[in-house]
Amino acid sequence: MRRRSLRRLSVLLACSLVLACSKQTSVGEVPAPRATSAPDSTLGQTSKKGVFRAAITAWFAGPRVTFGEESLNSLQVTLVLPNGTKPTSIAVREVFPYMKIHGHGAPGDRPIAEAKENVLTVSQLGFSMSGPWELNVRLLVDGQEDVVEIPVQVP
Ligand SMILES: [Cu+2]
Repeated sequence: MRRRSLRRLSVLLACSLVLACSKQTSVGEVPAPRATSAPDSTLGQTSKKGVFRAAITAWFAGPRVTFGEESLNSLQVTLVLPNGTKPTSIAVREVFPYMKIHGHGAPGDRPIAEAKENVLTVSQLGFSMSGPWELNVRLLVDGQEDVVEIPVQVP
């Protein structure tokens, strides 16, 4: 399963590169990711135990309701410590979408999350309906495990 996921990520990355390279010639078909804000102490949501803060700082695809592989979402989450500085180490424990108001997730959803410095890239993320969702991100940040719920409004 993990190997397949990695292969899918490679395909996704390859596609992203192709898209990035072809963007200059296409006429705005692929929206550029929204600007990434610099790490700061007011960024996004605080995790449950106050270990880190996190916000979605770019959407590469979505947010949108998923009807098949081609409509899966991908995004970037930026993390900082409560004082606004970058953590030294991040390990991903679990990333999943949940719709609290209805008490359900996205069936069959297996998002992939990879951390590089203080930025998490999440791909293969599904939303099974429109409305208010929470992206649950459980991480080990500088050796401390904590979870954050990042609100996502799916149109
Ligand atoms: Cu729902």
